[in-house]
Amino acid sequence: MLNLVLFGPPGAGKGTQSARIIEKYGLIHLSTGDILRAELAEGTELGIQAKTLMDQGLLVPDEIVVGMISAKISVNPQAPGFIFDGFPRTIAQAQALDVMLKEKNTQISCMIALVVPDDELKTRLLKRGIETGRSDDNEETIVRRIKEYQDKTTPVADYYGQQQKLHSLQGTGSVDDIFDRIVSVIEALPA
Ligand code: B4P
Repeated sequence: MLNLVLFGPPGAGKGTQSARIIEKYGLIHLSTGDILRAELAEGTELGIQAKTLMDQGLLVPDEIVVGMISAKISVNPQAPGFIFDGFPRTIAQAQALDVMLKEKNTQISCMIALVVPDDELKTRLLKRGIETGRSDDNEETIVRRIKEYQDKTTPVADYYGQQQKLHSLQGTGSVDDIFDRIVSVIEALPA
């Protein structure tokens, strides 16, 4: 089973590259950001609670996102593998994911971390905010999201680094070039 964690700061291109990876490898895409936005679109209590935090650039509590991912894994018993996009974002989430996958007799194959300078992240997210109206893509929230990433999420890369599963890639350049770098990592994984 191929189980990938796609990692990086807000705006690094996780959602963008996930779409390509799914198309090539047929994995099930689990994006906690997308799941939370879908909850909000349906007007659920969870979605409404999450929006308040997301609009402040803060992380949603671990137990909520862990529960969401666990439910999605359970409803996909025949999956050839998963791509985790925007999850795990804390060490507690990473530990919970290891437990969930162990119960299925599988594990994370590798983490692919996209490295992008802060200035480029801000430019991308402000552009997306203008183009799509996404409410957390505004100047103040972006600064907060990048800080949350630095404070709470960067240790997750060390967690996978200690397991020799971390692959850091340059996340700037064309979407196609970045995708080629990702494919090179996946193709070099042990079968
Ligand atoms: P996410 O939805 O994960 O949002 P994101 O970090 O901004 O990444 P996204 O995948 O959308 O953007 P991408 O980099 O592809 O999270 C939103 C919020 O949800 C979080 O702030 C948090 O509150 C909450 N949340 C989600 N998961 C959570 C968790 N596990 N725990 C707690 N809270 C959680 O792309 C950004 C833009 O860059 C796009 O417009 C794209 O077109 C552009 N782009 C991509 N590649 C490019 C390239 N090579 N060159 C130029 N532009 C590029």
